[in-house]
Amino acid sequence: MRKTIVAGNWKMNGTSESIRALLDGITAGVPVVDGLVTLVCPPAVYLSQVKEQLGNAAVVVGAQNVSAQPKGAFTGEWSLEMLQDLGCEYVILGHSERRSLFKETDADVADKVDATLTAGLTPILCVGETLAQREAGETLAVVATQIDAVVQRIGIERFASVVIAYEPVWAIGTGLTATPEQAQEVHAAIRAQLTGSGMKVADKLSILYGGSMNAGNAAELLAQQDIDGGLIGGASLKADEFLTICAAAA
Ligand code: 3PY
Repeated sequence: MRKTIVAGNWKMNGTSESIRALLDGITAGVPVVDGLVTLVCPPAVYLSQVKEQLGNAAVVVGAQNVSAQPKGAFTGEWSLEMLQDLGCEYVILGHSERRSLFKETDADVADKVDATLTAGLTPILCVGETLAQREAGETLAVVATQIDAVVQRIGIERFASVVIAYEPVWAIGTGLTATPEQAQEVHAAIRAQLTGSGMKVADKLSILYGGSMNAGNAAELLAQQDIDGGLIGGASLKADEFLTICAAAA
């Protein structure tokens, strides 16, 4: 059975006070269901606060990024050892905002996935096409290239411990969402690609959909055969809406 994951990507939002209130709201209603992982990924400076507040609640914590370097003179960065120290279990990597605004390449993302697996945390590898690429009919090729860069680096066997998030760039922060059929087509293609690359357990891999998933569209997206959860942006900043998505996934 595949793990279903509902992950809140809080991006660069919140204060200690608003985060406390948001987390109170989430923990008050989070469904506790076998096979469902509820994950929150706050800004790194609030990871300790969130971890401490969560206590034994059925919510796990992840980071939105990490350095591939173990330690040293890398001003402004944080390491996997630090994330381990804080009790983080997941790391979002290669989000399109990291790729476009911070110029992270496929090779950078592959380095980070490699380091994250070595540290025993679970990478959530984000892939997705721009609007121009979709309109040019390049969606599946773009996503396949982004995935292949990581497979080539870490090997297909280690890829079994990766979670993928398909996030069409044109659906991020725009309010546009892929239709369930568009998303399903890409998710199924990813699974087929990995099987073709020699992965024996591609049917066990969790592939999340991201890109303006919200309380109104989650149920339909999550009902698709190859959609195993969501990476949620804006809708994860409202406890009620995030819980509605969790309930749809449960
Ligand atoms: C969005 O839904 O906008 C996201 O970027 C989720 O990561």
